[in-house]
Amino acid sequence: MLKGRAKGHGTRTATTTNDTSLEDPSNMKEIKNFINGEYVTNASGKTYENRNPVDNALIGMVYEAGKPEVDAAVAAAKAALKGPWGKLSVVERCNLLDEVVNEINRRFDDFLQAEIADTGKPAHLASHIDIPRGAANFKIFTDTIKNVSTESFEMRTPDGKTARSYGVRTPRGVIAIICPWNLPLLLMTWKAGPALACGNTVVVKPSEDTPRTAALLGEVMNKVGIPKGVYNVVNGFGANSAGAFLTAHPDVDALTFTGETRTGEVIMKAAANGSRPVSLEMGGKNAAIVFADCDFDKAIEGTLRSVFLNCGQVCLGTERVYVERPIFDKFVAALKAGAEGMKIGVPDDPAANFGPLVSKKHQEKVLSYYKVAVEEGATVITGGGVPDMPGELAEGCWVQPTIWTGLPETARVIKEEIFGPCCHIAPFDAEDEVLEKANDNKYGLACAIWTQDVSRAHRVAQKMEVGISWVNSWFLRDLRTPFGGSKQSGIGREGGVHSLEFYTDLKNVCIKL
Ligand code: NAD
Ligand code: 6OD
Repeated sequence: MLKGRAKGHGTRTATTTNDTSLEDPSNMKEIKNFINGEYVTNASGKTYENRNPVDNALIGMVYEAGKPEVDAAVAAAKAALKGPWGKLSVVERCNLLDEVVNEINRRFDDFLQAEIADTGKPAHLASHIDIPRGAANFKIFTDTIKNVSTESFEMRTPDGKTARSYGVRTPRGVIAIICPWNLPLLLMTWKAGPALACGNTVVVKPSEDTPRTAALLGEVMNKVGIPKGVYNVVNGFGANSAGAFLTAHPDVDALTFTGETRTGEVIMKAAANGSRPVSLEMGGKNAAIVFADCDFDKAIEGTLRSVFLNCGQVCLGTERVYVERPIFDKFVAALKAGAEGMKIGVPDDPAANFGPLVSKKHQEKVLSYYKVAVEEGATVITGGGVPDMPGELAEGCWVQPTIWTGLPETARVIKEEIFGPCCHIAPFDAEDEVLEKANDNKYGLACAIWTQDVSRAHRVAQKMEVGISWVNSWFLRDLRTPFGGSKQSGIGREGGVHSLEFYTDLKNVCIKL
């Protein structure tokens, strides 16, 4: 148990409170739902534990939203569409949302500490990626919606007169946002940002493992004057809990999800009731392809990032590396040296670049794959277990950065998503051969290609069956570009104008002149 952290847990009676101040977000011992501008508990009295992955200490209790709370959140979101929010002009709405950005930045450290408490990730990682992107996700879409026009056409009518048609974008209504735990604020605002910029209202269901930043954002919404009911948060799990109640709710007009493919399939079925639009960002088993003509040092540096950033918990991360045979041994040795040079440590250790996994459950899953790899006959180049951690940190969710070679393409650790800090490296001899291997997977999210041959870069990037191909880079994001997965990695694209396609209803008005 960490000093100063919550000790108690159990059940409570339902209450509503106007106290919206979460004084110390990293040390918040009770994490409530945020409904209609207020922090509320629940009618059932059910709570669940919030643990810090660094040492698995109990740091808070979360009030699980049951059906009554989900109903209240959706009702608040529906009512807010007809209130002051629905009457704002686009520019007024965007100005308010730009204030959300300013307030997140003003409370940057609160968001940082909240994210770190939930995820255990290095502070410099969260302060360079999670929190700035969490804020930027509002700004990019207020800029987009203010600047994108709709089409307009004139036509000759049979009586010799004319008619003009033009497009109008209107909000879809109440949007359900279901989020994962790996980049909690970033991936939530990636959907809440465009949804709100387009004039919708939202009900967010954060991951059960990472509820803090979504809760804290409620304070920001109240502070800047976002009307009540526009932004709501319900906490809980999937089946028979807040996730399922929310996705089944008939007053939810569209559903947007990030998480595992099998969960996405369940959500897609829920969306079929009422024929509601759905956007799914799902799992991946991403390949890196390293040609012998690459800039070797840059390929190593980039692959170390794509395999190990965020302890391998990035959906775009590399778990399969294919290296052209002339540089295979040199590449394996350099990646091993890089992996062994990673500094495992607690979030506020400025030298640490490798934190724990998010939970004990996820640690068990990743370690089970480490075992499977050995059973399947892998050569363990480095890692494969749990690092020795001192004192109370030994209870945390740590695993070693891990590299394997020597497995056939049919091996489970080459086919299945692990979502941990690990990769298999295999040699290849020809472009066609590596394309076939890299594409031989049910997922199709992203890839990284390392080569200095421009023609080959274009050729291979376009033949990869993925939503995003990076050449000589990885996770380099221009937020105006389409983001999403092919095959079983996703349905739909978000980002820039593509988000407007999902978060608005595009109507045509035709006027006979
Ligand atoms: P998950 O699918 O287990 O959970 C995601 C969310 O869905 C959670 O909030 C969970 O409570 C909820 N949920 C679960 N069952 C549900 C149900 N029946 N109805 C409604 N909601 C339900 O995923 P996770 O473990 O949180 O995240 C890791 C996964 O997310 C990985 O597969 C990763 O690749 C994927 N991911 C994809 C992207 C992307 O952009 N494609 C981004 C990040 C993570
Ligand atoms: O950068 C993004 O917009 C995005 N959605 C990243 C997803 C990362 C997955 O873990």
